[in-house]
Amino acid sequence: MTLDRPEALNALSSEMLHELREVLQEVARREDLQVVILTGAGDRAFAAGADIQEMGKLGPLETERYATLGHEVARLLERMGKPVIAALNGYTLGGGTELALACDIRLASETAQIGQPEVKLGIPPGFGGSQRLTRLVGRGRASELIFLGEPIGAADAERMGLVNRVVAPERLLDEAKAWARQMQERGPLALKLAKAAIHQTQETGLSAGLDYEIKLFSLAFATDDREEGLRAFLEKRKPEFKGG
Ligand code: DAK
Repeated sequence: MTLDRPEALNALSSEMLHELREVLQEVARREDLQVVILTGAGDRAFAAGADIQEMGKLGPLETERYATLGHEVARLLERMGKPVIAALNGYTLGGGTELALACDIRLASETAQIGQPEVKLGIPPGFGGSQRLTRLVGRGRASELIFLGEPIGAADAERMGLVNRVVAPERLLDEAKAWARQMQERGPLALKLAKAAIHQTQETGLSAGLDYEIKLFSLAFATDDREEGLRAFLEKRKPEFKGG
């Protein structure tokens, strides 16, 4: 999926967010789609944040609608039962960073600049950045990025665990597709359950999370995929998963 508004560095207008929500709902439903890659059109940006022109015109009620929309999009990325890879191909700022944070894995081009510059505009992060960034990189680093508002380069982002891997710009999509293909060979149901278990860490303490893992793990043992996965290993062949 491509955020496609390169003339404005893929800044997120409410029209784009509406479309994104619609497409993500469809992608979440489609069983023939197993892995999602989200990137930005052109070679300059993933998304340079929320649309500043539009933001300037929002009244309180529209602001609430816009915030709800952004959060729904982030929740869809985070909760759909399949992996989502963000391929950060340039400026990834504000709301753009927040969308990337809602994805499961982030690959970045060497040219990516990633940040939460909201405070420079007199506002705090509003699409979940304060929560997801802090959970991902820790309070100190999240505070640094949010309070200073200065973007960091891809190498620094990789060092702090904000992105999983940095690659040359011309390799970014190929690398994302290679990761996606590898995931596609795994059991789709196992990926879905694993994603649900990983995200549970954001909602509960360790004991409740471990209990949840036991339940999901036991559920996997009631499926044909588990049977096929174990049998294929013993028969020294590639498994053919059906997702059930
Ligand atoms: N919005 C609208 N247009 C943008 C834009 C943005 N965020 N970013 C860039 N553009 C447009 C520019 O206006 C310019 O358009 P034209 O002038 O050509 O018509 C075009 O994209 C190219 O940008 P530049 O000419 O500025 O390109 P440069 O290479 O000189 O600079 C830059 C690149 C990324 C450093 C610069 O464009 C920049 O600083 N952009 C703004 C970055 C930013 O501050 N982003 C917004 C962060 S705040 C909310 C929840 C969440 C949010 C808001 C509300 N609610 C709960 C209600 C999220 C807020 C944010 O994301």
